[in-house]
Amino acid sequence: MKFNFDHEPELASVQLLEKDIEIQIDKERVSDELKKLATFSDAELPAVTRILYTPKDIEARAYLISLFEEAGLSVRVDAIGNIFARWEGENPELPAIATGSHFDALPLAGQYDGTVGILGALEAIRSLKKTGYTPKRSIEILAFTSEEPTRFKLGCVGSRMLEGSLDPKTACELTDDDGLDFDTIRKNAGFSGDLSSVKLKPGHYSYFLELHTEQGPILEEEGTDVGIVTSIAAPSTIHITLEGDGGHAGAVLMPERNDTACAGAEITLLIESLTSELGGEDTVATVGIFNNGPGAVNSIPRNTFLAVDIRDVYADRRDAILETLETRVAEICERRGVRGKCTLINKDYPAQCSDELIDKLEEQANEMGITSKRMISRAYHDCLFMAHIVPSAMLFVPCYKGYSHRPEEYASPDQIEKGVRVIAGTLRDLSKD
Ligand code: HGY
Ligand code: MN
Ligand code: MN
Repeated sequence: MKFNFDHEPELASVQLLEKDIEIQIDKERVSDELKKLATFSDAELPAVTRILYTPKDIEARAYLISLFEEAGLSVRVDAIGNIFARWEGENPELPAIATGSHFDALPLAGQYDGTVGILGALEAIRSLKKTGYTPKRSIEILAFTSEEPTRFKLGCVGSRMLEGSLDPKTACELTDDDGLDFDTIRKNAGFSGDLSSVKLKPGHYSYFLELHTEQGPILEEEGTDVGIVTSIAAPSTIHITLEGDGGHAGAVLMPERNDTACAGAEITLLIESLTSELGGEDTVATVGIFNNGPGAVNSIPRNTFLAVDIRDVYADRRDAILETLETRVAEICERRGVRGKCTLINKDYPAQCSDELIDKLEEQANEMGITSKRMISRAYHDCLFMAHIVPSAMLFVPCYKGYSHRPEEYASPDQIEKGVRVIAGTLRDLSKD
């Protein structure tokens, strides 16, 4: 950066001061806060289970809000529990910069998925405040409600409603395993307000940044400090219900059976083989839920439920698998005398991150001497939906052996510190005018 000192030296020195003040991240504080947040859980540490609208979820919200308020941010919570913590800029009428992630955790997950993006954003703001910096454009942390599909079978309910692809009526049709609907449960958890107020107005934000663990092994294996996400793979979820006649495990001979567990097993292996036949390296498929009923060792399974997650960075390749799957499931059911039904729950499209933000993150990392690489995200995130309404990008920090959605998930304070520092520098850069 070149300064012409023969005029307005005080202006030049202020600019020099702002841009070049060292951003100090308190990595121990972030680490302590992550550990504390992990205690609001229905599982024994190091595992974390924090399901939407449960008492532990509510306790975690209160903890996050206390941290935001302690940092001098103004907090609002919307009708479904998305939390917004705002650092008001000098020009509050300008569209703010948003940054954040989610804090729910699927059963027996880890302590870093999502939470690094919220507590990292908070630390980024605190570190900028410490330098005496004042943003022109407000900066707002988002703690999204319900990124995981655990309770209502659909991922990213909070960000989908913010961007409007999930409308209130459809949201109210979501039910949990007990058959309770979304609206009843959110109200029982203390969230009221008109659901139509959740959707953000166009242009509400100017940028969105999400810090997240990579949930893959590449950065750690290559020894790269941060990953700059170029695109986010898109998920799809299919529910397959299988009905048979069941019967006595001793009395019904094998040729007379229409055992739904066997049909489900054949379908599971079919899903695995279709992924390699029709997909590519980035095509992944998982039968994450496989439930049989009635659930007695000497009673032939007569109903089986499969929840299937199929995703790819190329939507058309994924969609070809979905179409073939439906046809082949019908054939298997026909041959086995099972009554089967495939229901598509969601089929989302990949998101491209903003080139402008990708360049800014890369520039920021370089200036800080932090190594980076551009990469795709195979996991989905709230950024997948925020990218529909605002230029968005993600920054990954490495995690131990790429582990995630398991208790061994881990990112070190040093790894997190580098990611937070890049986010802080980028937020400062984006908010200065
Ligand atoms: O499944 C995902 O990609 C995200 O972690 N919910
Ligand atoms: Mn997750
Ligand atoms: Mn996540």
